[in-house]
Amino acid sequence: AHGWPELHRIPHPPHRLPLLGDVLGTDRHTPVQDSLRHARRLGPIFRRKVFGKEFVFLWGARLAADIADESRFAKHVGLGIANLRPIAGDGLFTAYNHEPNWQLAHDVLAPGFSREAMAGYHTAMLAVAGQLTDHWDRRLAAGHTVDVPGDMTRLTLETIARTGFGHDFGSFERDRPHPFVAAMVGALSYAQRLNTVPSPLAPLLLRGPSQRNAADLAHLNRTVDDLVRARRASGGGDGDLLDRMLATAHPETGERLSPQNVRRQVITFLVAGHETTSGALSFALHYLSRHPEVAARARAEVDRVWGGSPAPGYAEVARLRQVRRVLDESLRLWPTAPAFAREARQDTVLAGEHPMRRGGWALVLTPMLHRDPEVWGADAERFDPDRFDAKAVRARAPHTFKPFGTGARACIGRQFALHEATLVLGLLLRRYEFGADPGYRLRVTERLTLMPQGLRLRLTRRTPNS
Ligand code: MNH
Repeated sequence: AHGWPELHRIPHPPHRLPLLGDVLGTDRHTPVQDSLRHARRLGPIFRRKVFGKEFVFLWGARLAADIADESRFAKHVGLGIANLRPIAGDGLFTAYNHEPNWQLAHDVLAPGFSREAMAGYHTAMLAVAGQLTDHWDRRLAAGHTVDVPGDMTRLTLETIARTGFGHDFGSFERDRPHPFVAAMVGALSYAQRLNTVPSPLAPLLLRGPSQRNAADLAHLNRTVDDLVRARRASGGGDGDLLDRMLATAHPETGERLSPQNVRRQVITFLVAGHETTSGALSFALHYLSRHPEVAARARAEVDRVWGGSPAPGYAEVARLRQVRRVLDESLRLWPTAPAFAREARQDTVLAGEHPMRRGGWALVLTPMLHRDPEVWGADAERFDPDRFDAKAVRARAPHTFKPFGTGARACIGRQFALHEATLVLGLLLRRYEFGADPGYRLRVTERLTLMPQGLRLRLTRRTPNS
């Protein structure tokens, strides 16, 4: 890492190999979990060298709070995210800070995430949740368990496709993931692999995968182009995200998104809009199944707040405080977008200790920030939603809970994700009891985002009429 004049003061793993770097005992499938292990040994700031590239990681609360200072630091679009540029180009997530299309798209699309807009998506979210419970009722009636990550991915993909783009992927009518999902998983896994292969060898090692990747990208583009063509032919939707992308001019400059940029934004939102929420819901269901007392409390709240009303209204969702705490606590332990990168806008000293030159950057390792014992206590590894009751939140230092990133480039879909996930958990708690498979041990898969691998639950139907 250039940009750290006193790099030698930052610890690294003890057995550093020439050429290869810090690869002993690492697994290219689990870079985040490997980094958590190193973090526990090396402390609040450390570095890892992988094939000649050095990465600085930090997670200590004081360092993370300082690097959140927007006047001295900004989002860094570096290696990890640059590998996504072939997929999402100058779309909102992967745009460089200086690219004019970031501000343009941000200003045009932000109203699509206002309260009013969210209230407008609520009915479609309910309809998709209904497809999930229909599917789960059928599984239950047949005596089967349910595939949690698979079904949460079906749910969240349908939700963003329908609310954002008026599109139906038919995920619940398919046994296997939609080809769009397969192409997306392929493209994300490939992008993650690019991080862990020495670049001179990449053409050799990745020839086969890179051909598959080209096919995956072509599939993503084709899906999106079909969707946009259909919308243009139909003459407009009901003011959803796609309408905003195609038809809304910037309120001040009057500028519009170019057709190529629209393609990038649609892919960005279809991917960013479902993958991470799917993981968050899956982890939450895992913890609910392992903590029946927490589930019972959340369920009692749903019964009390929603009563028997078959279709809770928009405003009824935010009233589920316990459910929301379960979600927050799941995102604390497993923030499904597990790191974000920050760079110095100018020469500066991080937290009064580490000089950085302009352009120097670091990865904030969110799952470790969320387990810093100085903030979360000696029992930081324990699942306890009470950490998010209002009093505890007020007492905590700022910038210690960052599942949605920070600053101007923080997640634009935060309210969308929280509304969708709280609604769905509420509906599922009201309808089912979740039985854990006693043999299941949490295993987390990584493909840039995190997911509880192979999680299955056995359901029992609660009140037959809700
Ligand atoms: Mn989301 C940025 C996490 C749901 C669309 N998102 C980010 C960032 C994090 C993040 C972290 C910042 C990344 C960085 O600094 O490099 N997002 C999440 C999580 C969930 C999530 C944990 C669900 C839980 N995100 C969503 C949803 C949408 C969405 C839902 C869309 C409907 N996110 C985005 C976009 C960006 C983003 C777009 C980029 C915003 C920007 O840079 O302007």
